[in-house]
Amino acid sequence: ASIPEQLRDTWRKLSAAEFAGKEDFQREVVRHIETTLARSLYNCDDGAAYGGAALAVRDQLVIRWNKTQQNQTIRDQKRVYYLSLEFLMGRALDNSILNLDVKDMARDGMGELGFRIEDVISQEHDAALGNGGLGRLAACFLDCLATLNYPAWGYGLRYKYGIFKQEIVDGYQVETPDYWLDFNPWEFPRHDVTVDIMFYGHVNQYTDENGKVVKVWEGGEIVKAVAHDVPIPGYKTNTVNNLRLWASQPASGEFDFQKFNSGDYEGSIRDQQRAETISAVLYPNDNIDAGKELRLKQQYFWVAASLHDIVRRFKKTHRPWSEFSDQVAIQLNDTHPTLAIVELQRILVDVETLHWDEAWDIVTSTFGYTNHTVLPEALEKWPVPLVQHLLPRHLQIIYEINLYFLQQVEKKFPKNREMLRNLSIIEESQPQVIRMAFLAIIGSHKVNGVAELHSDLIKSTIFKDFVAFYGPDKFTNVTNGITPRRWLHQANPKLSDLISSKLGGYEFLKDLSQLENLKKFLNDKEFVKDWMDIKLANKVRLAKYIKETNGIAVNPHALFDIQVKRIHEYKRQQMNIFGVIYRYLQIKEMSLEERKNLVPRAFIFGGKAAPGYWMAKTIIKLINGVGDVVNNDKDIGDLLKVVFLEDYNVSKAEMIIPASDISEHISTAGTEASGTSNMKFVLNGGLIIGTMDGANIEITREIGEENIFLFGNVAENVEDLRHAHRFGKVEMDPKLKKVCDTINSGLFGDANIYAGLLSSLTTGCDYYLVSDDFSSYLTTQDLVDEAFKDKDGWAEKSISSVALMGFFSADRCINEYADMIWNVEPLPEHK
Ligand code: IMP
Ligand code: B1N
Repeated sequence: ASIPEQLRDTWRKLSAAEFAGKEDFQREVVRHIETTLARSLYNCDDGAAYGGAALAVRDQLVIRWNKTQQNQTIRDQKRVYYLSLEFLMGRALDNSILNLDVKDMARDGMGELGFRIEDVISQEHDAALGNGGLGRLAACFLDCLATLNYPAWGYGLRYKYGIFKQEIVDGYQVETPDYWLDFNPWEFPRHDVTVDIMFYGHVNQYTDENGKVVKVWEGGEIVKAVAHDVPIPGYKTNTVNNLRLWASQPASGEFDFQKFNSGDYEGSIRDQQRAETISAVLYPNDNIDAGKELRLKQQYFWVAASLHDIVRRFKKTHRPWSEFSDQVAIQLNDTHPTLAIVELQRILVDVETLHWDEAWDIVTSTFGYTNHTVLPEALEKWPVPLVQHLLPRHLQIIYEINLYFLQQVEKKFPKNREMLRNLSIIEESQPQVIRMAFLAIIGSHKVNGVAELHSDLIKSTIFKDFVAFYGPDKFTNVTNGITPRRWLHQANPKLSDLISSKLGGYEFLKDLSQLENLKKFLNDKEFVKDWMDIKLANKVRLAKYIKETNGIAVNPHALFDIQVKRIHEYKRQQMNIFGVIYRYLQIKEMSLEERKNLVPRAFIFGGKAAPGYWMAKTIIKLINGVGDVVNNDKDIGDLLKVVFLEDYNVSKAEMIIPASDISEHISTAGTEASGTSNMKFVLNGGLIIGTMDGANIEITREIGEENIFLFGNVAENVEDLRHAHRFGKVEMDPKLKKVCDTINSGLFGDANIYAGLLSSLTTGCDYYLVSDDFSSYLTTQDLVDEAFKDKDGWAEKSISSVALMGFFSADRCINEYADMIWNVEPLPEHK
């Protein structure tokens, strides 16, 4: 549907143009407020100002977005498609302003219209379509793909409700729905881009005119997928990529007229709502697989719509199928999109009538699979009867994939029944289940972990037999990264400005290794003072926020000790709060004289628990219970504060992270695949207390052991320690015993509330090894106190760490994926 050649000049003369300066920008803001929003200078509050500013900035993005998409189409290079059930984007206005490099114009322009830009920006509701690290990683990757000009698309689901909003009531987490679509100027519904998706039905066999048996999946229920596109700007580039999110709607014709005509209007509406249910809500589990049928429906719905779109785009070029994987790379963000492998095989064999083997070659050279966890409770396994019912043809294809695969296994390891059992996609349980990770490995050409330790662990544990079968080359590592644009420049503008003043501009934001040059200024007294003053200002800002939201007065000069992340036993927030209790007991026993030597500390927590995860919810309650006692103990004063910040999310992270002196990354060794907030904290000049886990190990390698506080057992010992616990061979650490006794005394509320948490340490065999690491954790916290007293020494650690963080830019990470896994090149930037 393009405009005829002879009319295009007229068209082009009228094309929308980007604004040239502040006045243009202001004119567009006012025009949008007055016309698009139908408000006026008599009723323009911060919300309306946000709307006007967002729409004006959006226009700029859209112009570049259209050009980028045209450029991609014309150049027709290989594209990369990132399939993720979660994109934890956060706010878009601030990020767009910075990426378009129009910060001053926006600040001054809005100022003259009567608005502080910070107030305007903070009106925006976070786009919270994710749980935690996995979803935020996907968002960072989109930023980098655009910044580096890769022709890339994200594909996800447009949930009507993102991650729930957390409220703390009487110390307990209470969840309320996050309806975020009231006003969302960042999405473009594409009612012309839709795909019909089928569920249920049955498989029929026909013999075609050549005598070939064809299998057809038919007779199912149809739901319509509608594309919603979100522009993704890169930093200081014209590239604006696309994130396509699918929403479910009843398919046209599926609205039940029979029910309608027989007077059952409500019944027909119910059917309609059933279709909309598919994309209604994000599952609020992080690192836990709940195994719900609706979740499987979400996965297939999203994967089928995305593949249809990708295949349609490929077919427009009339290339032979043999070129598919030269044009298309698809990355699976964990196993959630694994059905894409089966769906592509189905399209190629059933619809496009390719031979099985030819199709399978195309499939396996197209996909890459990233594993993000080794936790058994997070590994997806779908019951065969459920898949049989929902996706009968896909189950057949899975069986066939497995059959051919196991034939290869038999060839390589003849008569080895154990190997066959270990490698089979089907686990012989009651009922049988499909191991999605195995399917993902078999259907991909590369499998990667997200930090060195994690990538080694998957090779030696959960995927060990696959390494024996394929050899080690199929498995690789791409250590996670973060985007320095959002996590330094946007979250900590003062620090970014200071760095830029020393390095001669903001180039470091595109080439983070340049931070190394900061080392030259370690002895520049003024620079060091500025550096620490910025940290203090960020702490003052957080203290003010805490006062406003929690009513707790935190001294900004106290050591800010922060642990913000999803609440999970393996992340061990319980160990942190046990440590706080021990510290409290110690202080209580000290004389006033002894107390004078203490470093005042504020322990700040934040994070959501999955709504059905009782232990995690108990940990939240304990943190608040301890806070109530400690914060109201006049005898303790500033020496100790405990704060739980409600509803931790991306925009709050942007305020919290720059304010840390130390942050805690204290998972049981071998359980945290990577962690990415560890990188964010260090990049903002905070130090880390942590275990030898995930990316902590590589952070140590980069910044040096002298700049990080490591403690605890290493992953190698975890199995033996667990074994010892199971056989009752571990005495509880006496300090931890004291803590448990205090909790049992009822000091922090009815001891029954915490009974489960305490018994997990004893009768529960202490699976996360809190008692094994507790003593070295406390000792190391004492070292932190000592180090903090030496202000110059601390500043030196802070600056030299930041200087050595270049490796953790997700730009590095994306280039590694592009070279090692996708084989894609950047697109020459359009004008
Ligand atoms: P798709 O790849 O068909 O989904 O198209 C994506 C975008 O690429 C469209 O929205 C257009 O902006 C652009 N595009 C598609 N086809 C053409 C073309 O033939 N010439 C230039 N741009 C195109
Ligand atoms: O992925 C992050 C890592 O930095 C974290 O260490 C890791 O825990 C996180 C099922 C997950 N792994 N698995 C999940 C999320 C949702 C879900 O439904 C699993 N999240 C991670 C980025 O690599």
